[in-house]
Amino acid sequence: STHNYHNDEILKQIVKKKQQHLNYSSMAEHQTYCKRKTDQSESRERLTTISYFYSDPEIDKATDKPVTRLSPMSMMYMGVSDNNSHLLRSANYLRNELPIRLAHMIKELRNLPFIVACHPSILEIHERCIKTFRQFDQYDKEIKTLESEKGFNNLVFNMLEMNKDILALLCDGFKDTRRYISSEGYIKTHLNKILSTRLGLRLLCEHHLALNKQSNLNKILLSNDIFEKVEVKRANNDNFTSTYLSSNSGDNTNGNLSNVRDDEWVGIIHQKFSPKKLIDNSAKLVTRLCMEKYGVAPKIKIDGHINSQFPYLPMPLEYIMPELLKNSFRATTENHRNSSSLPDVCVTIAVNDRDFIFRIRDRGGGIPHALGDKIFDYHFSTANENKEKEVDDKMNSNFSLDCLNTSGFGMMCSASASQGLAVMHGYGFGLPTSKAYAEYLGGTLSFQSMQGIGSDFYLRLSLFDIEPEVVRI
Ligand code: ADP
Ligand code: K
Ligand code: MG
Repeated sequence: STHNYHNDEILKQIVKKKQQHLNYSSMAEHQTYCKRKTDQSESRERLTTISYFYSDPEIDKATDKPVTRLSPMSMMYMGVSDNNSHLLRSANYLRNELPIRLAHMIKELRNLPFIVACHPSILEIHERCIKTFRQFDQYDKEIKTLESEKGFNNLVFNMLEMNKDILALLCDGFKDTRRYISSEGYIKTHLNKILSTRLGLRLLCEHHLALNKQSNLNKILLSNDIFEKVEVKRANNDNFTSTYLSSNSGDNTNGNLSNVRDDEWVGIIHQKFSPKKLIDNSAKLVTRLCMEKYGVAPKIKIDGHINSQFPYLPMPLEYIMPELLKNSFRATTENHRNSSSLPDVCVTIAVNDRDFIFRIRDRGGGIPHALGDKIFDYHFSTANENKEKEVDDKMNSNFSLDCLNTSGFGMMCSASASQGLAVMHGYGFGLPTSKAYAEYLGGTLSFQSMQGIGSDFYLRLSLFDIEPEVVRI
C-alpha cells in the first residue's frame, strides 16, 4: 500500500543519513556539518520571528483606523439595562475598539529608535501586543449571545493579565537604552503615548469585566430567594443593594472589583466618588511604607471640600495619589531627620462646577532650583544619585518587577498592598507617569516649590458632566 511505501522511503532516507554521518572522516568535519545545520535552522527561525513583527496586513489596516474614545457619561449611560443587553453592547464595542488600540500601541513600538526597540523587554511587549491582537481574529462577527460573550470575556481577562507588568518592562527597556538617545523630549513623548494607550486599554477592559461582575451580583441577589425582599426594600429604600453588599465588603471603598456595589458603581465609575476617602486610603498605604523604610512617618491633614461626592473613576487616582504622597512623605522625613517631630503633609480638596483639585503641601524642603522640571523626566530620581535606592540590587530581579506590576496600576494598591507599591521611591517613574495619566484624563499635574521650605503639588481633574466633555477613556 502507499502507506507502507511511504514508510519504506523514510526508512531508506534515515539509513542514508546515518551512513553519511559515519562517512565523515573526522569529528571536526562532522561538527561543521552539524553547525551548518543549526545555523540554517536558526536563521530560518530568526526569519519567521522577524516576519512576525513586520508582515501583518490586518495590523496595518487597524493602525489606520481612528480610536473611539468614550466619555464617562456615555459609559454610564450605556452601562445599564434590564436584560443585560448592555453587556453585549459593551462586548461589541470592545471587539472593534481593542484591536485598533492595540494596533496603535504596536505602531508606537515600531516608531521607537532601533536601540530601544531591540531591547528584550520592549520586544516582549511588542510580541505580546501582536499575539493579543491576533486573538481577536476569532471574534470577527457581532457577539449576539451572553454565551459567546463569556468566551470573549476570557480574552479581555487575558489581555489585562498580559498588560500587568508592561510598566516594569518599559521601565527596564528604557533604563538600559535611554543613554543612547540624546533627546529627553523624544523619550517622554513615546513613553507618555505608550503609557496612556495602556491606561485606556486597561480602563476599558476593567470596565467591561466590572459590568459583568455587577450583573452577576444582581443575579446572586435575585437567586438567593430574596428577589421579593429586594423589590420591596427598593421601594422603601433606594440604597438597599448598596447596604446589603457593603456589609460584605466592610468600609473598603477602593475601586476594587471585589467590592463593587451595583447601586454605586457602573463598571469602574463610582457614582459617589469621595476625594477624602481616596486620600485616606492612599495615606494609610503610604504611611505603612514610610514606617517600614524610615521608622517614622508624618501625619496627614485633609481640609477643603472633604464631604464632596461626585461620579468619577477612582482607578487612575489610586495610582497617582499614593505616588504624590510617597514623594511628600519621603521629602518630609528626609528633610527633618534630626528633628523630634515631623511637620504634617496637608492635602486640600477643592471642587467647583468644572473641576476638582488636590493640593498636596509638604515641608520637605522643596524642589531645588537646579532640578526644576527635570523631576518629570522618566527615570530621573534623586534616590539614584544618593546611591540610596532601596531596591538597587533587586532592580534586576523579579522582585522589583513584581513591585512595579502591582504599583503599575492603581486598582491593585488596595488589593495587594502587601506586595504592591512596596517601593517608596527609586525608579523615577512616579511623577511622569502620574502626569501622563492626569493629562490623558484631560487634567494637569504641576507644582510650586518654596525652596528651603517645601513644595505644593497640584493635581487638577475635570468633572464628567461639563460641556464640552473633557474626560475621554
Ligand atoms: P522617585 O520618587 O522614584 O524618585 P518621582 O518621579 O516620584 O521618582 O520623583 C522624582 C524626584 O522628584 C524625586 O527623586 C525627588 O528628588 C523629587 N521630588 C518629588 N516630589 C518631591 C517633593 N514633594 N519634595 C521634594 N522633592 C520631590
Ligand atoms: K521622575
Ligand atoms: Mg516618587
